[in-house]
Amino acid sequence: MMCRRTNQSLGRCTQLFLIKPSNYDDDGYVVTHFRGVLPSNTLNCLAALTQDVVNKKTLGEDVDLQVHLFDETVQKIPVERICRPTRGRKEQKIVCLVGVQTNQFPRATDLARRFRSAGLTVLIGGFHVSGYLSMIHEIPPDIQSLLDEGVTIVKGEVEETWSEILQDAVGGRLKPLYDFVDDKPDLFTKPIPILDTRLMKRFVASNFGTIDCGRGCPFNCSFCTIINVQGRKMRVRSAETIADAIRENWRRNHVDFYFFTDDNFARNAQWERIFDTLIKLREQEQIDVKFMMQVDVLCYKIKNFVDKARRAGCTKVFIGMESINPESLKDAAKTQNKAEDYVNLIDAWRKAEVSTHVGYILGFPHDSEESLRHDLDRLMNEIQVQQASFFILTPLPGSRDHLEMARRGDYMDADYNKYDSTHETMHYSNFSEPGHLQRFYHEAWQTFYGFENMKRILLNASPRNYWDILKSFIWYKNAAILERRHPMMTGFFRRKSRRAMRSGTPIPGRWRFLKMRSREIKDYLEGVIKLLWEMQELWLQTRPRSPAEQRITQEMHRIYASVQRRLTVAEVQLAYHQARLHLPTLKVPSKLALYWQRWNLFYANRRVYTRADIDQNWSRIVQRIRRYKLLGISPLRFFVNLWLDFQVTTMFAYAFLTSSQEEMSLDG
Ligand code: B12
Ligand code: SF4
Repeated sequence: MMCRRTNQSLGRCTQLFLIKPSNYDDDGYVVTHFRGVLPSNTLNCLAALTQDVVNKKTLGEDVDLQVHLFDETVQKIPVERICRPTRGRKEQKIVCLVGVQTNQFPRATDLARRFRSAGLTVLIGGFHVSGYLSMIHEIPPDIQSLLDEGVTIVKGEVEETWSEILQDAVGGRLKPLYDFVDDKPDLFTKPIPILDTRLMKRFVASNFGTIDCGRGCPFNCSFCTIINVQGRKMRVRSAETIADAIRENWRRNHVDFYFFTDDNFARNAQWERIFDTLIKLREQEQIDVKFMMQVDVLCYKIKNFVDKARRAGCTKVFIGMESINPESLKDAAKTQNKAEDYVNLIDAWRKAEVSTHVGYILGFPHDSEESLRHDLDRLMNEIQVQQASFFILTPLPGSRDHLEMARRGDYMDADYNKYDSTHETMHYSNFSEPGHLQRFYHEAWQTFYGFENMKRILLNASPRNYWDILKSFIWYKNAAILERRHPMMTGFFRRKSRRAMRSGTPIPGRWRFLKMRSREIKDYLEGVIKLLWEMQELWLQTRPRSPAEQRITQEMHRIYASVQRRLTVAEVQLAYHQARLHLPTLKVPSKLALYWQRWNLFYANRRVYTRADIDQNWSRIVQRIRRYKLLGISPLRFFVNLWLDFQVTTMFAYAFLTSSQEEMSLDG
């Protein structure tokens, strides 16, 4: 929570709560995680705009504004505390529910009602209300009922009007509806999103910043809401303002990684100036920042774009590929995407050692289970993308698809909580049975993040982004497979509050809740252990090898081929030592050195290429325990296996934490 006291000497106190609401899971619990992955840029934007108002004192000298930031995706909102009147002091409380997407609208509505019932001033803004009202000009019943209850709705961007809205709120003269969609702000020198260091501690990486360097997109995809809210004419921030903010964040909070949230950075008219400025920061000022960004499929054709992106510190690009089926691309009016370009596109980024992550939508009218399976196979084996995010086609309010479906009276699910692109929300031509597309959706995640595909990706990855990809695999598998939620909406370790339930859902009894949570946590922890073992195995099989190690691997392959059977760890080690003995460039180690190598924690697993034998030994031991044949377990085997596992696990943890390649080389 950020709390900034601006003018403590005077009595008129205004508490401003900027709250990013989460959504509900299918059982009605609020989705909150112990640690998040991606912070909200909208919250950072409004924090910066508020700071600007505070600095310029536009609310008047007598207003003491205290600002509190909350992100419900990573923390519980202290609703009762916010609603409680402060004793002995007359103060005004303003609650802004910010960046409310369609899937978060039911949660935002529940929060708004609770705050209104305590007499607080409440405003809601973000893509749901902005998108819906910019396409359908009639106010729908759910928004109308909020207006009737005294909630103010803000449609559009507020860079030029935030101060005016706050003045109205403080003066008690808020209008029911503010509409700025046709009055899009110029962003060139507007305040850059700021990070709240206390809030950032709730995220896995607290060195992570977000900046929207520009807004809007010139294309015209039918499922897209962005063009109807932020427009098709790009508006951009100046490269110098961005550089100043990066310098300041680096100096004060050591922020060294950014997500440039522009929907299409390649169409930002300032891209080259921004890259040049970043190159200067990195090469002349030794400010070593890196970033990821979203781009379109044609970006690799822009002269210098890929090359300068790499030099500017780009490590990952998120590409709006959406489909490789030309018919589906036509369905979505995404005519700029040509499936023939995809191989060249991925290749161009691979050569620049920037990892690629594509967005892929399932459920277009021409998609069938068979065609999607075929597309998935091409995505993995022919185009060879390094990461993929799957989305179920969703008629988001604010998109042309939604408008046309509403006009035709087509079926659309009435529950906005499901509009998170992981649920079926409409009829899908070739997936007529309810749940069919959803099942395939989960299958797509399982297939893409299957062991063999991840292994192939890592074996082909450059050492520059090996760990970035491996860490993303851990995040993605944890979210999509263990939690069965979209990774972009998921953090690590789900938290649940018994009372923070969707309105209308009965609150479970304490005992029932405790039983359910214990079971869930046990299953989750089991899943995490399996996941970490899988990732360890993946690392053992794919970690970058030194030239000496590569030679030995070749030698071992030769031995494999000649003996025609799987070798045990002991045999592999023997082969390795034999190979060492016969390689003239390597020194033959003394007996003492060999003994040391065997028991040295940081050396031993350099000779292990798989966990298979360790796991096989564990499973034998477990079988014996299950059959009560404890005497059949050799204590020596047990402890040797335990030691080997400990060594391998420690090395993996060490390599993970330092994310360094060098120490993994064998003998140089
Ligand atoms: C970056 C981004 C993300 C990031 C970070 C989220 C974030 N908000 O920063 C990540 C990757 C996590 C993400 C995830 C998802 N996202 Co997203 N995301 C974006 C993106 C590209 C940029 C967001 C941004 O920074 N915009 C700039 C800010 C400043 O604009 P803004 O949010 O509209 O806020 C301005 C105004 O609306 C207004 N405002 C907003 N709130 C309030 C409140 C008050 C009181 C006032 C006065 C004003 C006000 O002031 C702001 C400044 O002008 C947008 C598209 C876009 N161009 O905005 C999609 C977008 C918001 N995401 C979208 C979706 C669907 C998702 C996911 C559900 C996808 C998924 N299945 O995983 C998840 C949900 C995650 C979550 N828990 O929120 C949709 C939402 C559409 C909708 N109607 O629901 C969008 C619009 C993209 C799209 N496909 O159409 N997203
Ligand atoms: S390219 Fe992306 S941002 Fe642009 S219109 Fe299409 S979906 Fe929207």
